[in-house]
Amino acid sequence: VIGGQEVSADTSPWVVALSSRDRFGAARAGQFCGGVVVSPTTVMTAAHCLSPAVLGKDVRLVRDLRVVSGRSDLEGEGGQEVAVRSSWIPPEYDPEANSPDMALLTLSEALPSSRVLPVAREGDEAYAPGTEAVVYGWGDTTGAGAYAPTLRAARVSVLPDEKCATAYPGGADGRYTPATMLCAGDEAGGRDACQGDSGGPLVARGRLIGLVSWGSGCGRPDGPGVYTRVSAVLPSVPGGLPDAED
Ligand code: 4AZ
Repeated sequence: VIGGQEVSADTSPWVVALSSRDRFGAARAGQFCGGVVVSPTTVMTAAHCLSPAVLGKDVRLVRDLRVVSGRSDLEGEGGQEVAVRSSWIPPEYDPEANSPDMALLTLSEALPSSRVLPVAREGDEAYAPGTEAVVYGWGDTTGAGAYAPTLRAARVSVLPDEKCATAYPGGADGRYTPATMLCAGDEAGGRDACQGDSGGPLVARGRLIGLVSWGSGCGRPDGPGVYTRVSAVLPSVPGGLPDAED
């Protein structure tokens, strides 16, 4: 996270770190992506976090995957570290287009229901451009590989789709697809998600509206952050999300 500040696991208990012993170039404690608790046994993250390019070609990966919850300092104690029983990505996920960039991890044991963040299901107009949001993660804080030892968060705004459509018409930086993506950042630059934050939550009015997905660089005024539009991808989940009480 660029331009953010340290936050505690107590005030944002639904943020989790995805960690793997095998993760090459691991930042801290094998952390390579973020995620968010959407039911006691379900973590939502970005599909591209589970891709061979991110996890390495070794498919042992999902077996070694750990979800670290309730802990801000990844080298510290406290919270829970749980294994992943299974994963699901939308059948229409296209790694080339990063769309729809969402995955669900079913945990091998339940987390406390106090960790669950409600997911936005309202229409997009409820999160119109200008809506204040917060992005969370342990990722790069400078754009030069300075991964955060503790959880950080930055305030960003939901930006008009045209902002990302203009910045990302296609080509090397990819194409912005408003149906499954959400544009957010800081018009002036300086506050943004960055490498290592992928899969982590974008929260507005106490609800999950996005997952860190991609962008051009970090914190650049001409390179807004692209997030997975969670409310648009959720309907493709077979049977929907498990209830918070599960
Ligand atoms: C990444 O590489 C990444 N500035 C995530 C988010 C952004 C850029 C890169 C958005 O995971």
